[in-house]
Amino acid sequence: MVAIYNYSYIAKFIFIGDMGCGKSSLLRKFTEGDFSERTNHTIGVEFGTKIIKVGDERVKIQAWDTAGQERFRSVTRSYYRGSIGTILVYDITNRESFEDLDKWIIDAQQLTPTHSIFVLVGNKADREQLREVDYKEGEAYAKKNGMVFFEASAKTGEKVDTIFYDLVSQILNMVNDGTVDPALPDSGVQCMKPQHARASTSSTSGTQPVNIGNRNTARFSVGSASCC
Ligand SMILES: Nc1nc2c(ncn2[C@@H]2O[C@H](COP(=O)(O)OP(=O)(O)OP(=O)(O)O)[C@@H](O)[C@H]2O)c(=O)[nH]1
Ligand SMILES: [Mg+2]
Repeated sequence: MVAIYNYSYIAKFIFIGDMGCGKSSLLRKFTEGDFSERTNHTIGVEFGTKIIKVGDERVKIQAWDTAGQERFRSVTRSYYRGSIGTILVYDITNRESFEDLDKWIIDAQQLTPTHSIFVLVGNKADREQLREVDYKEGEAYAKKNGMVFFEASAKTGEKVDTIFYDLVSQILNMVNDGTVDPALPDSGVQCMKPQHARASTSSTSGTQPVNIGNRNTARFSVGSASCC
């Protein structure tokens, strides 16, 4: 019997960046619409999911939120494989988190599929008075590394949804033009339409979360996207 899903694709994303830059907060804002001033450091990897509608397609996002702490690097490295979207985060009020970006990119480029899309997010944009990294510096870094760039705020929600809609738009374009084949197990995107759905709904390549808490121009219009 073929299962019927209320979404047509599953896309796997990964959040990376220094500890405290707001990865978990961005994911929580996106999936639950919530923000907390007090959070716990992520231990290993957490997981969040949400279905969004972009154009005519409903896409289930599975996002792995990794720990920024150095001691978890060997654990978090195993989650890069099979991610089609890499969300690289720094904190605009913490210069060190910006200067560490090279370190994160090197890992991600080695471990994610070659077609993985990178987005650079300068988080905590609401804290303008404490800014240590200029907008133009983030923009230039993203351009140099072929990434889309957003300054965002998990606190106010500024640009949070846009990050995901932009990534999903780019992925759908790559599926449509054949750059990515959703039938390949490590493509990072899986087609769930009845004629394509595989027996397993998992796109996690067998990895499990340690704790469960909670380079292209888009042709799909981000403005036409909406939540399901
Ligand atoms: N003002 C403000 N504070 C934020 C924002 N995003 C996160 N924070 C705060 O920054 C702190 C760290 O946020 P987390 O989301 O836990 O950071 P993280 O990147 O997941 O950290 P690790 O799990 O240790 O890697 C918390 O106190 C959050 O409330 C933001 O956009 N604006
Ligand atoms: Mg975290």
